[in-house]
Amino acid sequence: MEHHEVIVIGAGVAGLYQIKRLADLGIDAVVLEAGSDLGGTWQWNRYPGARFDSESYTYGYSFSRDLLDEWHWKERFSGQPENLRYLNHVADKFGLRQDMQFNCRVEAAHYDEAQNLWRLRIDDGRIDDGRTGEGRALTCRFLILTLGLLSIPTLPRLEGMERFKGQSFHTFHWPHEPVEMAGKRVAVIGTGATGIQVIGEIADKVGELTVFQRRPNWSAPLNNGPISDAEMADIRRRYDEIFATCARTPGGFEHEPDRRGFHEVTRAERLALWDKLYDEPGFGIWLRNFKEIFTDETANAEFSEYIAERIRRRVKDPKVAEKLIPRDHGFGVQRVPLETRYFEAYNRPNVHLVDISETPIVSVTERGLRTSERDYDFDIIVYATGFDAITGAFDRIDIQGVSGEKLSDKWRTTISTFLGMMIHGFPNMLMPAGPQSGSASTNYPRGIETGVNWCTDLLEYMAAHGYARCEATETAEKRWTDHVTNMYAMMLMRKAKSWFTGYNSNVAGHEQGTVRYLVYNGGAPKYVNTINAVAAKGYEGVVLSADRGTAPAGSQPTAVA
Ligand code: NA7
Repeated sequence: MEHHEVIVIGAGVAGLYQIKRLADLGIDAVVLEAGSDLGGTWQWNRYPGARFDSESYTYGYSFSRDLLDEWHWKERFSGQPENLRYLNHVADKFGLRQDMQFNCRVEAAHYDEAQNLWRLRIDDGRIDDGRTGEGRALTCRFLILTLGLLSIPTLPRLEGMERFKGQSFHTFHWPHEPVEMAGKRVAVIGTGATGIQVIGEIADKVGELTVFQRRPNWSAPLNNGPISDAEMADIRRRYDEIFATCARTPGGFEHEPDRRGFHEVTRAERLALWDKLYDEPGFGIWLRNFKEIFTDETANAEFSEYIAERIRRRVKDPKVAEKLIPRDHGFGVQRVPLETRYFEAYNRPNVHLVDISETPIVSVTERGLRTSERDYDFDIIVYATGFDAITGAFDRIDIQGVSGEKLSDKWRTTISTFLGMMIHGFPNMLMPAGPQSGSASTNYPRGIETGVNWCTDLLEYMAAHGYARCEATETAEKRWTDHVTNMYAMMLMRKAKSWFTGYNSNVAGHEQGTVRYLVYNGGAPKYVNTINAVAAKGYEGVVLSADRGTAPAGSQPTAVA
């Protein structure tokens, strides 16, 4: 049976860096990827308008000076094709493909206590051709899950979806071949970060565009632009400084919060800041703002009204403008989508907004969509309806720990982790960017590098001390989960129905709006300090043991370097 010291699941941004670290240490490791190629988010999401909302040069990996020096980001917020080229360049440069197996969907991962091994069953695409009939089995000592936090797309549960005779797809499954949109009647369902990117991009390229909006989202201009050779040279000179700034800001960006108290400055001063931020690129409007925006209802309401006024200024039809202004939550308590020409799209005669909170979609017909009011005919229906976020990819694998405990059972009502990277009862299983880690609420790759480094350091530490088994204690897990939970209490975010709080109307059990404590809100510096302190104390809260178990017949496990 194929055995590896480490199996990494998922060849996205996190999986790539994880396998690089393991390969550098000479550890026998492999990445299993369900898709046909690497890239994760940037492999799948090929919809028009898909791009970073992080500055490109803060999104790229920081681990290699050589890589930083040779890569030229062409746009401040780079688009999907370029991002995928970048990840392929990284894989090729560091020879990472040789340790990757594609079309390998892991169906099950069971911990074998007696042998201190993980036993994996994968559907490697060979089930149907009669060669194996049962997929493939592998074993490993350590299992590292880099599954992606937004990698399980969810579709509405609408009657008749299979009946539609035109083209329809979730944005995550946007076809690889070009989709002919000129002159076509296109529907977009969903106005989250994805829908807002798609709508802004295709409004002037399609025949008719009808947007089906259930709840509007607060969004603000991306203000993208090209990066010239001279600017890129300057960025390269400043990379150390840039990453140092990212490391000390809560969001892991170059954006530092305004340290003045919201109520300590005059309204004129607040307006001056907001006018400036609205015209600046990226998340500044969210992250360079006053901190009270996130915690104080009055501050949040005043700022939300400022943004509402901006929307009114940009959308010509006042009725449409009012529909685009969120009423059920304030600015910034959900993930803020950044937009390019989004609001102006609604000024075009070929773009129509349907408020499905008033006239819900009742079914999909052969020709299009039926709302409670009327039928609409379409050539293409785009579902920009989001993801079974953060825990969805974990739930799709039958993960069983000590004594056959199922992770999906453990996480059924609420989730619990240690540092977002380990789970009590699931020894030798690591999640560099897991639920409740510092990644989801911060600039993702910065969080990924932190998590991958911590997990890899743990493996090195174990090898150096002759340990073969690690497991977070129940007490440590409870302490961390309580900490994560308590932080929500301070945040207005807890009141919003979004993927940050585990809401998804398309997933049974997640549609009620009961808060699930999925992301760590303490900010990147605090997170890094905490996990570093744990490591410095010999991995306090983690039981380490030398029990190697018995090796499986026919395999020759290699020790960690
Ligand atoms: P989001 O942010 O979860 O947005 C999904 C959108 O789809 C949102 O507007 C939803 O409305 C809408 N939606 C979902 N299900 C339905 C149904 N059944 N009917 C109508 N409308 C629906 O996902 P995104 O892909 O946009 O963004 C995810 C993250 O990816 C983003 O934050 C970035 O980090 C990258 P609702 O608000 O639930 O009423």
